[in-house]
Amino acid sequence: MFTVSLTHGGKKMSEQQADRSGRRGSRIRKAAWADYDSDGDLDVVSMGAVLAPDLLRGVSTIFQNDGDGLVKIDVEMEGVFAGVFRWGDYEGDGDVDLLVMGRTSAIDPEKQFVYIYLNERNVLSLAQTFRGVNYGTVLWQDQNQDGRLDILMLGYRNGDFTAQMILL
Ligand SMILES: [Ca+2]
Ligand SMILES: [Ca+2]
Ligand SMILES: [Ca+2]
Repeated sequence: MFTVSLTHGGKKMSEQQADRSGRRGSRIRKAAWADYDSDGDLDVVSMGAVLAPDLLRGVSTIFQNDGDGLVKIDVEMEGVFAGVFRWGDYEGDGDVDLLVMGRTSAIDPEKQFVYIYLNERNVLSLAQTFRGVNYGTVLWQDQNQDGRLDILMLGYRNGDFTAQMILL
């Protein structure tokens, strides 16, 4: 079971269980906050894995902050684990978009993918998919300084350390 707590000014505002299904083995470990719906409060995306039923399965979830608490919202997101989330304004329209890198297979470590979810009026939809790296990280970075964010990946692929820039 995973608990999301929202604290403001040192005071706990809300606390919610992220996985109410009762499945054992839920191991959600990572979260990234951002005001993805531009209403002034922070929302959160979380990533982890559940045992389903004999294999770890990645789960990615967004919780929208409605002012009173966090509400799980339905987004068609790839379930990943052992990876990272990064919010960034991908196309420069003022709202944050979501960059995700993670594993989709508990068995095959090479099944690592990078996903860009575009935020259009608070609805996230998958825009692009790339092959990712193992044991690494992914960052938004305007590498060619054209005012648009690009992607930098650092990590391992087939056992070799690799740094890959994807210009968007
Ligand atoms: Ca918000
Ligand atoms: Ca945007
Ligand atoms: Ca750029």
